[in-house]
Amino acid sequence: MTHKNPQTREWQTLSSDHHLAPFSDFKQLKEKGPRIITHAKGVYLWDSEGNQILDGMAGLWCVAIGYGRDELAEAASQQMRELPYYNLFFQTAHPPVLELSKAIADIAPEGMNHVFFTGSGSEGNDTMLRMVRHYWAIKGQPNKKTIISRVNGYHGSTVAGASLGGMTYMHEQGDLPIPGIVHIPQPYWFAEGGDMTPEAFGIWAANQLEEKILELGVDNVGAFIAEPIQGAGGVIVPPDSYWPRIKEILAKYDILFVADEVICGFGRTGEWFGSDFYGLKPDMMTIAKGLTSGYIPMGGLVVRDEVVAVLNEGGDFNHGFTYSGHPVAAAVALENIRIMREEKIIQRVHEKTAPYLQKRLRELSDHPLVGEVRGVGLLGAIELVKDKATRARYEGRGVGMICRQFCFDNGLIMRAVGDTMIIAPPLVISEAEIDELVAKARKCLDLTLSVLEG
Ligand code: PXG
Repeated sequence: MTHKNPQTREWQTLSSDHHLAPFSDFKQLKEKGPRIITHAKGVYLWDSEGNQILDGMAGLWCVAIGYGRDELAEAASQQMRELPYYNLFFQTAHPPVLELSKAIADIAPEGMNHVFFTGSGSEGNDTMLRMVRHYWAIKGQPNKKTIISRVNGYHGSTVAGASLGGMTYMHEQGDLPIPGIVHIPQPYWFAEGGDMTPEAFGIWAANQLEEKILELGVDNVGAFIAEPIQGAGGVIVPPDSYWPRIKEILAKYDILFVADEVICGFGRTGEWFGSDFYGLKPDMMTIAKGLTSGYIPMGGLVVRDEVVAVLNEGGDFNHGFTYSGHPVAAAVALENIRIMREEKIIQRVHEKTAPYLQKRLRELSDHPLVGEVRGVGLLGAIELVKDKATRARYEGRGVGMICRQFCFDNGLIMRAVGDTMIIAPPLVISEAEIDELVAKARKCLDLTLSVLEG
């Protein structure tokens, strides 16, 4: 490939000589060379070749308040000067982590007033697994160890995170899942609903939870973990019947419910949390990403008061990270939440931009390649199919990857999960920018169709 900017080649050489990138085919990336992103502002990225790209994925689902907010840089710099690091082990604390805990308690669902901080969402879920087992042990039920999760859920990439996740291609590498984690089917009607109506399929998928609890024996089950809407799995919005039925099942059996809010949290659905959107009552919520708008790594686990009351009786919880509640990350998260509140960013998503995006995206349903458009808040998915009526795919053609490449080449980041195109733009996207996103998406669908027909 020829480059306008000679530095692009130099950076790509550094990449191939020294860098191992996450979730990548190392050899292929070496040959092709990565796209080098140099700067960003608002909802736009620029690469080293000078191309301006509309970031339809908010980085990796995280840049909620958009790129280039000086206030976050200021908060980090001030905190670095004041207290760049201190740990929270050995009965110490610092102001930013305490103020952030309170700020999260203020926006979290009622009765969730404590936070355990981590460096990432994966660490949040590792923490969850250990805390759930510790909780039941304190209650004198140490056998309640098993965690039920879902096929094609995503819960991170550490050993526990990847085990909790239901991605078979991750399980294949490294002998996962670890013992004590089992998976039930996902509520993905478009791909797996067959001849059932979405409503009937939603009930069927929810009932799998009850069947699994009964099969394992409730005395052996510690928790059920789920994303309110599966993100990395392909923006899978469950049928309307799903969560109400799950709630009934959770009310019936004495197990904990963990909402993985790493993607849905901090405004993505037009509410603070996906749990608010669906009226769920989690015992724990995993958070990360939007917590700091991705400006600095931070994750955590928000814990319900009744669970904390039990943990308070259990002595030491032998778990924590060097960077748990890092003061600089905490200061950035606090400033991020302040901006979200003061600028009423989530309110604007709820009232204006989410309805507008959902309406504009659904206009793509008339495209010959599009089998379904779905979404909630500022999350969207476009299913690419050969036959709209039967939902049959273009098997083996890599349609999603073709479309994704056209998007890159035409100044739009839209991800492909198989043949599902997904978007999750920054929460500050404007209506005009949504128009641009949808126009570019349509153009790329046209280009993809022309390849398939050609
Ligand atoms: N839970 C959920 C729901 C996530 O989406 C994690 C946990 C793990 O967070 P960390 O901070 O450890 O990455 C995530 C992360 C993708 C993709 O391909 C999604 C994530 C991470 C990497 C890739 O969409 N989500």
